[in-house]
Amino acid sequence: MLKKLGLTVLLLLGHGAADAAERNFTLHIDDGDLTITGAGGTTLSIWGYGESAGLPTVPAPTLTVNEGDTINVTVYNHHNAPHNFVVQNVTTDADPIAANGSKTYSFTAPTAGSYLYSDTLNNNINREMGLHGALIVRPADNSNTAWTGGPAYDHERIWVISDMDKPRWNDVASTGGNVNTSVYKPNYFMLNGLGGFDAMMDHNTMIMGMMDEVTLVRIVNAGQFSHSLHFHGNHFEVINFSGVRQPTPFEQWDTINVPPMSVAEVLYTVNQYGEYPMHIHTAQAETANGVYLNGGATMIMMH
Ligand SMILES: [Cu+2]
Repeated sequence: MLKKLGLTVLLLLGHGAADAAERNFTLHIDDGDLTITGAGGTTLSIWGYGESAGLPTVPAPTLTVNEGDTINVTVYNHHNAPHNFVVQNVTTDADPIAANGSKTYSFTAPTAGSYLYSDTLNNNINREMGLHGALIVRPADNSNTAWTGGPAYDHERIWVISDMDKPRWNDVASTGGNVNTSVYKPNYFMLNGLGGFDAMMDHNTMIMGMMDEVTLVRIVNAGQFSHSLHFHGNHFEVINFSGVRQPTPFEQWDTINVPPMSVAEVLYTVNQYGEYPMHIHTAQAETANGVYLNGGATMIMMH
């Protein structure tokens, strides 16, 4: 038994050492489209980071690393305006990448948790247009715990929240016009770039679990507004709010307000069967151009 334990420790150490690696990512900035399907849907002009040139996505690709990794993110800017790449509360280099230029941002993976990365230039317009995504940092041993020695989970979801003002921001910015940033009246609200009707069926967005299973939901608000998320069915435990780990026992809530450019991590445990909605509590923010529930909403399925 001791021998077996010793071997396990060695394997874990070896695994950990191997994981403290250099991780290289490439992002391409392009203009493109984001289509919200269903009633109230539309095609929005966006600017986004993509894994491949010419294929911007909203949200940007999730970058997943382990604590302590050396991370190199090379960003190619194929767009006709300057952009950057900043990880909120982690990196400080906000120097622009000129049009048709590229730049490698290097940093060490911070303590395990969820982080927002975005383009911080242009008075929030670049972020609103779609240049935002999540950096997920796992513990050094890559275990399914929120952090080393922290709470364990069975499933994981990343919810990147966004809002967009199509007529006043996207339509104007995408045609090279000057956006009046003193007016922002978003008419599209997304979870992982999806309107609610799609987010309710998207297996990477909806929560699914069996009795007693725990889902770690990493909520990243890339929008301009605070968004309150209301989970039906069960309460959840807040384990990280705005980057601050919550003490044990964790608070039990059913709604959490996540300010813009901040992050929350909650544990949702299945303890009763059924199908329940999760929606942003502000009525307008659960719509797509006014159509109810095609905005910031998804489903919780317990079987
Ligand atoms: Cu509700």
